[in-house]
Parts: sequence; structure tokens; C-alpha cells
Amino acid sequence: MLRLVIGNKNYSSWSLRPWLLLQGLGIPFEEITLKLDTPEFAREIKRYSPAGRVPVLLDGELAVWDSLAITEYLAEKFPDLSVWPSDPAARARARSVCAEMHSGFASLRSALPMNVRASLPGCGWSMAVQADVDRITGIWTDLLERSGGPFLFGKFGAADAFYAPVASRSATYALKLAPEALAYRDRILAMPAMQQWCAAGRAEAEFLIHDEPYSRAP
Ligand SMILES: N[C@@H](CCC(=O)N[C@@H](CS)C(=O)NCC(=O)O)C(=O)O
Repeated sequence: MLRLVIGNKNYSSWSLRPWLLLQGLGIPFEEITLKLDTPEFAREIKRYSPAGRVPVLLDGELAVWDSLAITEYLAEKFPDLSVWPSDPAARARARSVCAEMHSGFASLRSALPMNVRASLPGCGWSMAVQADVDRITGIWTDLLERSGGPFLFGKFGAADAFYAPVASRSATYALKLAPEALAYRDRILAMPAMQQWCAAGRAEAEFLIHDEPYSRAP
């Protein structure tokens, strides 16, 4: 059985990506949760990954770390599932938008950290954040037009999982989205797996000050 090491569901956007991919594709796995910013995290993560970060996918003795490497591993292990689209051009586009998320959108990611349980309308907004939001919603609109939806490449896959934390952030920070982007955002948030992740995130009690730039410690 595959195992996925993840961080707090309220905060860990990188953990959400492979977790949602596994869930959305119906791949069975066990979850190992390590609470971020704790001595236990620092101690335990070394057992799983030399990189010291979550997510980590464990397949027997093999540890695969980093969300993009995990995604590629799953695509190779489950070639009949829609991790990537089957059409080569669509697959190249899917890899491009995942790589763009993986290495980009620094303004959005730093000013609007994922925080499932919070409601912070308008917090963190800047022109740079808006430029990231515009680019992301441009990606969504273009891909949905090409594929016809309901997901970015028709069937649910890696690209949807990579942008799922933006769906969560757009709810937390009440981002203004065009109707097509809003409808896609709502489809992601309505996925049973996404609801399950968010419910678990809301139930968590940890407060990480570095991830809460607009709140006071309780
Ligand atoms: N590029 C990595 C990023 C992973 C990452 O930054 N994970 C954060 C949690 S969301 C982490 O493990 N932080 C713990 C630490 O840095 O001590 C990926 O795509 O998996």
C-alpha cells in the first residue's frame, strides 16, 4: 500500500496536491501526518526524506519527495489513470501549467498562504498578487475552453490537483474571479475529497504564526 507523508491540512498546500491527486483518481493509500513546525516534524521527516519537507510518497522502501516528482511517479505507476492527459499536446500543456505553478506565482503564494479555516477577505491583495490571479484564471479559462471541462483537461488529473490550493485561497481571501473561473473553482471545492480535506483542516487546532500574517496568535 502506498503511503503519503503530509503536513497540516489547514496550511500545507504542497501536501494537498498529491493527496487530492491520489484521492481524485481513486488510488488507495495510507496517510502519515506530521505537524509542521514541531520538534516531532524535524525528527520524523528525516526518517522519510533527506529533503526534510512534505509531501513524501512511500512505495515500500522507496521514498519519492517533491510534489512534481510524486506526480510523475504516479503517472508511471498507474499509466491507465488520467494523471496526465493521453493526447501528447495536451500532456505537454498539463506539464507546463504544473511546472508553472511549481516554480511560479511567488506573490500569490507568499502574500496569500493557504489557510483552509480562515476567512480573510481582501487581505494580502496587491497588484503583484492580482497579476498572479489573472495569469492563473487565464490558464483555467484557456484550458477549460480547449477541453470543454469539467476539469482543466476534461478528466480530473494533475493540473487540477496542482491548482486546487488556489481554489481554497480564493475562498479564504474572497478573490474576485470571472464567472467561468468561479464555476471551475466551485467544482474543485465541491469534490468530495476536497471537502474531506477542508473539513479536516478546519478541525485542526495548530496555529502557525508564519502562515498567519493577518491573524494574532490565539
Ligand atoms: N517543492 C516542494 C515544496 C514542499 C514544501 O515546501 N513543503 C512545506 C510544507 S507545505 C514543508 O515541508 N515545510 C517544512 C519545513 O520547511 O520545515 C514540493 O513541491 O513538494
